[in-house]
Amino acid sequence: MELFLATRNEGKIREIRELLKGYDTSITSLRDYPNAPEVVENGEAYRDNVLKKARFFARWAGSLTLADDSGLEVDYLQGRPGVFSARYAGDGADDRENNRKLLRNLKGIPRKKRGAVFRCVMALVSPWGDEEVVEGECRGQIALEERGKRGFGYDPIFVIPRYGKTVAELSIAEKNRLSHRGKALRKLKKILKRYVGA
Ligand code: ITT
Repeated sequence: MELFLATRNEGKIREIRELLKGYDTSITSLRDYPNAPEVVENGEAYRDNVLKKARFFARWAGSLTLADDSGLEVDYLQGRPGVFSARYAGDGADDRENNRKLLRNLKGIPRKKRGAVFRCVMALVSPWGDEEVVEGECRGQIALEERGKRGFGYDPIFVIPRYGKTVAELSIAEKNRLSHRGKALRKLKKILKRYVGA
């Protein structure tokens, strides 16, 4: 069975494709359908947003559908930007603007108070209404400055302390091994196999 990724985020698509290498399924995403409808992510919780996207597109595409809602929760900011991470620097803000705003807001804050967690909530919904929601998290620290060219989003300012590197300095395979998205998707593998075979 075909798997539809209900996301336009190229970085997420790349990582999910890599994680699902070896699965006997063709994968398409919203990037293959530029005129697909928008689903407004106006929920206060990742779970609400992700289920809304997955349910809508499972019906729209008529395929098994995977949606991903993620965010960065910064200890010093009491968990913000969290579910609002994509629009931290305003509606339509790009990754660079979000990163710069976060670095500005943590200016002068020492390393040990710069803890943060990446969270990823994923929903898998079948066209006939089966639903599964899983979650993964990855703890780290907000860097003092941007470093690295890989990944996307907040990766250049998110440090994995035991590597002494930002996520943007890791290969996609290294990121997938420890990331919030990798952890969430591994929890779905058993269920996915039921639908697509591996
Ligand atoms: P879709 O809704 O189309 O899936 P989006 O980019 O709007 O894509 P989210 O609503 O989940 O995705 O927003 C998540 C925000 O957190 C956004 O700014 C991302 O760049 C960032 N983000 C998510 N996963 C990330 C990761 O693995 N590394 C760095 N930043 C990430």
